[in-house]
Amino acid sequence: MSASSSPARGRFITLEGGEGVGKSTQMRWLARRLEARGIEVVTTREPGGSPKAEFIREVILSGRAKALGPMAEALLFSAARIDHLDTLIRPALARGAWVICDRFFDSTTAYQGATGEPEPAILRALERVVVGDTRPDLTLILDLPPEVGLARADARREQLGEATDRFEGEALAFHRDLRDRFLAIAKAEPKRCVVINAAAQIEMVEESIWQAVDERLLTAAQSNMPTDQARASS
Ligand code: Z5A
Repeated sequence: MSASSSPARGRFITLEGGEGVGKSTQMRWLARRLEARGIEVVTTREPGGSPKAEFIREVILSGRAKALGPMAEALLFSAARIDHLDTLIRPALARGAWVICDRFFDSTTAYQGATGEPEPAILRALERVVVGDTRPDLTLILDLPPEVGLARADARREQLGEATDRFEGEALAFHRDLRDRFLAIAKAEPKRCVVINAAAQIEMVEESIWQAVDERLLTAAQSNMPTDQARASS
């Protein structure tokens, strides 16, 4: 295919936040709304998203990697992300699909940052090496008091008969610190991040997310299109 006939790169959206903020639910709903506009959407998650990365996910979330220490755990998240980016995210974006990912690098910054190790400079270096220029076009940070999120996650776990994972068992102070870390990321990168009030009714959360995607990505894409094409797609 010649360079001039290559499809435009798709858009990369990430959903971030603490436990039980509603990321998985909202990812499905957002995908449906974008698909209704004729956009090819790939939904995925981290850790995981590709067969090899899902294998690493199982090792981390079962708690088996905790004994290796925080540095090794951070490297495992990175190893999973390398495979996920190479085999799923980059190929999808290159063919013009939109990718929505439930957690991405900001979760490393927040969670591994909250454990205090590795130090922030090492986390930033990992981000540069692993993510490179495949940075999200839009990051939706779903914000919720951790007490509410943990209660939601508990209720869902009870319903599905699932066990508590590696991070859900951490103390409330850890989850409060996490919330502050996600809000600090949003403050530091306002062009990429939008904070969504995840304490609102589920349909209101969906609307806030749609408004952010519409303003930041759909309207922006149309204003870059030749006028006839923009009219036809609206
Ligand atoms: N981790 C890390 O440390 N470093 C990294 O680099 C990465 C991850 C990538 C992955 O867990 C863990 O890995 C995670 C961080 C760490 N920590 N933990 N634990 P996971 O993927 O298994 O789980 P999660 O990402 O934390 O998501 P979650 O707990 O499954 O929640 P969620 O996807 O945000 O929420 P949900 O499933 O959509 O909703 C939860 C329940 O609440 C469900 O019953 C909904 O129906 C309900 N809900 C949702 N929204 C609402 C509203 N608005 N009102 C009322 N009820 C609602």
